[in-house]
Amino acid sequence: MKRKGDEADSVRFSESARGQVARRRLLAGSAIAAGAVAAGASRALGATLTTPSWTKEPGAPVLAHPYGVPSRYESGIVRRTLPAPIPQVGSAWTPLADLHGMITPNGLFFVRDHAGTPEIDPDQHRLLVHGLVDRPMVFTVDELMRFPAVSAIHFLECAGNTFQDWAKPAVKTVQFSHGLLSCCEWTGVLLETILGETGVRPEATWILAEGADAAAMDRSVPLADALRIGAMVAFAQNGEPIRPEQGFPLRLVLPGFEGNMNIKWLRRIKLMTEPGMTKEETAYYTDLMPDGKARGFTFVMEAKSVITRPSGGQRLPSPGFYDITGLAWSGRGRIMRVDVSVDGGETWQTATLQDPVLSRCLTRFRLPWRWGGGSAVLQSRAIDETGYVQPTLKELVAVRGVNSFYHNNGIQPWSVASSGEVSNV
Ligand SMILES: Nc1nc2c(c(=O)[nH]1)N[C@H]1C(S)=C(S)[C@@H](COP(=O)(O)O)O[C@H]1N2
Ligand SMILES: [Mo]
Repeated sequence: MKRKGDEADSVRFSESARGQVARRRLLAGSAIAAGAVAAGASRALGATLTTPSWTKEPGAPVLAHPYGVPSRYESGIVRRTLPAPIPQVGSAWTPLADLHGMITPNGLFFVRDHAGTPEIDPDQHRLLVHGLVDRPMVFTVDELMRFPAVSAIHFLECAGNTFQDWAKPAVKTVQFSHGLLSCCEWTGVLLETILGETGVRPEATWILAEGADAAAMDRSVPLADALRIGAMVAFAQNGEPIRPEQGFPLRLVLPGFEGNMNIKWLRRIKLMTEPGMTKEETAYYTDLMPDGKARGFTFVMEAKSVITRPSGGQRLPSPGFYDITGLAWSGRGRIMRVDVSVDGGETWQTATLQDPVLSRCLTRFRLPWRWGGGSAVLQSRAIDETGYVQPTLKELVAVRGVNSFYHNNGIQPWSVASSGEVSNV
């Protein structure tokens, strides 16, 4: 697939990597028409191998970058943002179309800040656990890191992901339609372990979590739910300390629950008998329904999926073989199945789920496709282990009306024109 303004790269891919992939599929006896893949393979055989400058002399010193950076040829793979009146209040979207597998690299993890990213000195940071506990305690980061830790791979999705597309297709690329979504391995101490230290009074049924940023973002969570889903006070992300944008030095991770509840820069957990009814769960993060009432405390991110390649803004260089691929996830557990349609939902095929398929985690799916050159509409539909089926946007709007903003998990169609242009429809 051609990335905009990157001719050389696409030639390199089509002649070597894609040819090999195509031949391997052929050997595996896949259903792809032989003619379509043979073209790529024979071009690769006919090409001459030149000796480029980088083969003639040694490269950069081994410690050129004490902290590694991507190839400069990949400088277009970055988070992007939309113009906002206050740069500290807003989002930076993950470039989903350019990512592979299911892990989001730390530098590309989406960012959603209500009052900017604070620069916190971990030695001065404290976590207070108080309220209906037997022993209120204040922990330093070092003290927390002495507890038994756990690691788990989970997605994080902003409740507002795909908000622009409620009424009609509004954004061009999957980065802006679905990029308030990332997935990484979190490491930290289970809330259960911390509460084992402080003790919990029997009447405690809710926790209130608060951040140390200027927004002092706070949200309430039912205690039983938090324990059931494996709530964690995380200090690491994909093997290194959590990035400042993700909540350094401590963040609450609530697997499968809407992004905003995953309090960054966590500094306080209070045990209570009822929710705090904070601004963030009354004025915001509620869904205005057609009858004028608002739904509140919509914690779980329901099953959703999106095709990331081919996706809006890309162009298919020629008819032939394409590996349709994308991501599926559910806040309720594992993805059970993903269906893909190449004819606008008339017929569906079952996609291959790539291992590992984990609970409350992004799952990579793939479907081999031979594009004949005509117009096509590609879309995916996720089904999770509870049997929940991702709805079409029309089905969603029928229930939720058009005043909603959060929790748009509708099916995303991408249209392929005969020119090869892919767009949001
Ligand atoms: N303290 C604090 N926690 C916060 C926020 C914030 O602004 N302040 N933003 C929330 C929102 S709305 C989302 S979607 C996620 C985003 O997490 P990320 O920036 O690591 O992707 O963090 C949540 N936790
Ligand atoms: Mo969010």
